[in-house]
Amino acid sequence: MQSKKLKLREVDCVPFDDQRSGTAGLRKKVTVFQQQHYLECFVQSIFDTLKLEPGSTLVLGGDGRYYNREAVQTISAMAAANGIGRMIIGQGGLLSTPAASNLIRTRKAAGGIILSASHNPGGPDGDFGIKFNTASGGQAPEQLTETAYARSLACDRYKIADTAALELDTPGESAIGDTVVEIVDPVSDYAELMEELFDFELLRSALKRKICLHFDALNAATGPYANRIFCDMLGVSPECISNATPLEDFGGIHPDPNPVDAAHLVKLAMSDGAPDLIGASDGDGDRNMILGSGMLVSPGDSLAIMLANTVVAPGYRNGVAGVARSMPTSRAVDDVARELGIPCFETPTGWRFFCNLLEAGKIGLCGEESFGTSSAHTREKDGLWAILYWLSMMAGLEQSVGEIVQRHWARFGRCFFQRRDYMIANADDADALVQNLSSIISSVPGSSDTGQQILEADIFEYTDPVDGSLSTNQGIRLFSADGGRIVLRLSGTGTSGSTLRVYLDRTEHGPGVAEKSPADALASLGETAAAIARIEHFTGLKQPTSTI
Ligand code: G16
Repeated sequence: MQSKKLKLREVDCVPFDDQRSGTAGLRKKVTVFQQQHYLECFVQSIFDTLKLEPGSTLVLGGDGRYYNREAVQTISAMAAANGIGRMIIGQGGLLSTPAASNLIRTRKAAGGIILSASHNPGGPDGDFGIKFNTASGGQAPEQLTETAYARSLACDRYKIADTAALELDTPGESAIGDTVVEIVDPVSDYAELMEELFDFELLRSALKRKICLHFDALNAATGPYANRIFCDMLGVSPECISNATPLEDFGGIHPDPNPVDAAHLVKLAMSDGAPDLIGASDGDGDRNMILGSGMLVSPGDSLAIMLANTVVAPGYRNGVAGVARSMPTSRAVDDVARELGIPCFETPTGWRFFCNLLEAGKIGLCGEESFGTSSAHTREKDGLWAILYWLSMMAGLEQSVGEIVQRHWARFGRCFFQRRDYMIANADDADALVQNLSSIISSVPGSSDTGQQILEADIFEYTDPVDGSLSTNQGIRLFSADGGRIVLRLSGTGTSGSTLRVYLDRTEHGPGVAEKSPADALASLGETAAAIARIEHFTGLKQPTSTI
């Protein structure tokens, strides 16, 4: 191992006032992160907050987007100056978010820093992001991110080692002073974990005989993972994997696997001779989209269907203790949990809220409307895992995606779901809308002047059943007389303006549900939402910017 001579520097800087983490870490334009001392101040605030024991191990990697490599170099030099004993870095600076979470756990690291703006666009004019995870592998809880924010407001000095750039592309060990730097294959530990959870023998045989898979890595982090797992381990032809090379700007693709940004996959699924299973993942590999021939599976349905079919995979065959969904996610899974007699937890938006429940063994599966699903195998959502779970259901049940979904609807009813996003240029307008609705919330029930009658309305708050912490103002909920639900909240992942998200869901039973569109099933609920929140009045927008 080559030891590099360490010269420590303490650099003076002026604190920044905009380093508060959102739904999942700090996300800003690349140009914001490129300001002198900006990245360093945030990272120093993380080190000051985590107060890791000298000699601790830290995992570091990201989704490979523009600025990833520079940030890895800077953070490594800062880690050495802050007393980290061992850095475990993904080769090329690449680690998908679930693989990073897994490495933190398997290598018993004190935590990790993950460089990703997830599904946000990349490139020099795109977005960059950082989140930090604790020893559990999960994202830092709200109290820690708030402490880091408070620290950043006073951060006028950071520590960094003067050192030559690390060689990131070759696995092996080197050192920065006393800090060991280990460059690891980003895929192998994760691939091993997948092999433990799923019956690869069964999947190999099904993929050979009857399931035609198409996976789109959207030029983001999951390409190398898909090549190894689907092609090398499960025998899928490389032609079935598209956009498998991680690119700094994702090749101009919006790396968000949803029906609007990945419309080409919906088109493929609806075409003649469509593959049996089409899957995609996002920038950092934690989201998933599942489609079959003629069928787009909504994330809420996906979670419910996974829970109803745990029997198909060795890792889940014994069932799970409980399940959780984020509050705005469709309530489809609630019905399955009720039938199974297990608890169903409703948490605020943000994967970190699942972590205590997972850690305490209260849940075994969890998911969100934003195309995220996972299980207790890691502490982040996991895109490729979800695709392997669907493959297992198809192979184990010997049914197509369409059959699995339609049989589920026939048994439990169909929970129609839509998310309507309003992109609002001036964030103050969005804040005014939310403030207004919050101020009149208690007078909304009982009135039907604005459409459907609302029976109950509240502002969602959550008391964590494990540590008792309270999170307030987590979205507005309105429950209509016909069993529908409207949720409104502002996105916490954008980097400019504000996005109002309006979520609608309502369950219907009966033979006609498969033919009905969510747009028809939820039309009147959507009109009611727009009228009660006075969306056009506050934002000038007559229609949502996009509907998912
Ligand atoms: C992040 C969070 C998710 C959340 C999603 C959307 O996902 O990890 O928990 O559901 O953002 O958040 P918002 O509605 O606030 O934009 P990712 O994949 O971006 O890390």
